[in-house]
Amino acid sequence: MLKAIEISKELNADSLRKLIAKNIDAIHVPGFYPKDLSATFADCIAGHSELEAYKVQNALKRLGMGYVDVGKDADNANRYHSEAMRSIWGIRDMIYPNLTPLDHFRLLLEEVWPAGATIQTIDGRKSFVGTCRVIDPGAKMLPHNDRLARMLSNGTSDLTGQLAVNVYLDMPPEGGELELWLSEPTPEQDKEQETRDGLDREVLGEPRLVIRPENGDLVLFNSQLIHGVTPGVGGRRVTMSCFVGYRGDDQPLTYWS
Ligand SMILES: O=C(O)CCC(=O)C(=O)O
Ligand SMILES: [Fe+2]
Repeated sequence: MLKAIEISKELNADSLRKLIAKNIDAIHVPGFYPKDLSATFADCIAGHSELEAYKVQNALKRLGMGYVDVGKDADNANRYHSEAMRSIWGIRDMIYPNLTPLDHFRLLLEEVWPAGATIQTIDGRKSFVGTCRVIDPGAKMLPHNDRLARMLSNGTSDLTGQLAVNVYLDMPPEGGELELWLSEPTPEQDKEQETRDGLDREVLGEPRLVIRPENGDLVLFNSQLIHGVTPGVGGRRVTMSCFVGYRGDDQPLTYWS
């Protein structure tokens, strides 16, 4: 029999450990960021002159280059790291003197995790953190999983767990749900994602858990498990996100985008 779905409403060391160990399925903190600031920040993001389309699907736009866009290319990696701090500061500036929800999250993570939390380095260089995504109505994110090692040129990392963190700033009136299959891809499916932007739903069947966050909510889930986003209806979908890396209960957590 399948284990019953369990979601924690609290972000603390215990819920983080349980999420990494797959004893719970998500952490969902309603009202993490104020609704009025969420709306203001979403407008800043959607109106930003540097908002860029993703390479593969241009109905998905983002601020800040994610490591997923590096694609094992040395020039791209160089661009990613050399822009990292400027991008973090540029995004922070949009809502200053308020904190971005991800800056707030980073502080909380450092405080609740016994060994603290810090920016992920790759080849000794600091990573970008805090991708802001705008998804147009009708566009979706195909089922996929996120695993840093797959994106590194040598194919390995010291991480033994990876979480996805999203703050929902502007949800469409309908759709735009987060779908969680709660299962790992097969090695073949994992490999497939090096060249495609997702997996076939037909093969996967229905997701086991569907979450529809409200504006201002924080959601964490296990990024190594298959997940996707349904098309939004009647409005844009704006989020701010990062990943969290785990390498043991007594080790610092790391974050990057
Ligand atoms: O926007 C979402 O709800 C999830 C996006 C996603 O795929 C991720 O954070 O890894
Ligand atoms: Fe993802």
